[in-house]
Amino acid sequence: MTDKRKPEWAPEGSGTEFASRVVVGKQSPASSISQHVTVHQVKHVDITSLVEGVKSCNRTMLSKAITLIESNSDKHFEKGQELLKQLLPYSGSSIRIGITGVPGAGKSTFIECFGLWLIEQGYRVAVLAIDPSSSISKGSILGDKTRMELLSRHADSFIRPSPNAGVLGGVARKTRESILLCEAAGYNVILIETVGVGQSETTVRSMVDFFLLMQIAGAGDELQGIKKGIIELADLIVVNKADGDNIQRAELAKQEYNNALHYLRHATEAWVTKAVTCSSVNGTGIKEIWEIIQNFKISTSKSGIFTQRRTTQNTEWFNTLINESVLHSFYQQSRIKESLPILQKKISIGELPVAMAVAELLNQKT
Ligand SMILES: Nc1nc2c(ncn2[C@@H]2O[C@H](COP(=O)(O)OP(=O)(O)OP(=O)(O)O)[C@@H](O)[C@H]2O)c(=O)[nH]1
Ligand SMILES: [Mg+2]
Repeated sequence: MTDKRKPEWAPEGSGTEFASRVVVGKQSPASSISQHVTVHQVKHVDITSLVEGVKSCNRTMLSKAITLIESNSDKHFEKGQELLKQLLPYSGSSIRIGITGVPGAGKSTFIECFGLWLIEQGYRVAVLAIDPSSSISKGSILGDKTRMELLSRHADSFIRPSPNAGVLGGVARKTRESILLCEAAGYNVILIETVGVGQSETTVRSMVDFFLLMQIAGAGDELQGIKKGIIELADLIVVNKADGDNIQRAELAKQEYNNALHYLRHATEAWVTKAVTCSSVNGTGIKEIWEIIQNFKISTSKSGIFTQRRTTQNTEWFNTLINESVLHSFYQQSRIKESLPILQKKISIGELPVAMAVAELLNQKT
């Protein structure tokens, strides 16, 4: 079912280092990792046993709990929120790391290598994904089972595909809540992979402590393909695939990024973003990347920026949800539903000024 293909921008004659994958349709997960990708049904929900199950780090229960909060049904919403409320006191003690980069940069391969290394050091690793395209491909992280095979089999890991909620906002809410559940289950490193296609980077940045931008050398002018705005979101740039005869090009790219970073705004106050190289196939640079993340946590915790960012993120999420709910209930009102098309017609034929139409609509509401 997996179709290997190269991204459009891959240089002519390049090898598999640029390969990316498209997963067609829905697949039943391979038996060896089925516990990680099976989306459990939540027909009869018993909150108490779910809470206990998550707290005792039962992965099946964690998976069920995530399915419950991902559910779009009103009936599940209340139960999901109750579950979250009870687990909230057990959440928070992790480092949340966002990983972005163009398709084929090696994010999943990196997560496999980095995750396994972290587990060796005694950490427990959860991997979540935000994939804006997953509503089309029906959960493309399923294709990542080949990239994260060893990690997904490990008892100290938990891998969850992107929720198929369609719109990014919905996916984001569910991912935020999944982070909390994973933390309550004792995962202390949370990795969130997102494909670098624009909007999703900003969304992931708004829910993580540390943001890692994965790049590769040799895709033309290093700084051309990537927007300045995305670099300014990053706490670290990792030039991946620094192995074989690609080492020199990767080093060069690293230097170019480091030069450019002098002129750009850094994502986190009092933290200097820099570029490093790594190889996700032979593990070079992995340990150094973790050391950088550790230093980040130590220095931002000391200065209070770590906690401050989480508080700000929570407040912004709160505000976003309020705005969404208010808008939703506004448009749900039958009087609004009725008069909207009439007013729309009036403004389109020039019968009514736009601002007056808005005023009329709002007056109707009160
Ligand atoms: N030589 C080399 N190849 C790598 C490295 N990391 C990844 N690759 C290869 O690059 C290709 C893409 O890797 P993935 O990990 O699937 O990339 P990705 O960024 O997760 O891609 P999407 O999920 O499609 O966005 C695969 O063929 C990997 O084997 C590396 O460090 N060195
Ligand atoms: Mg991937």
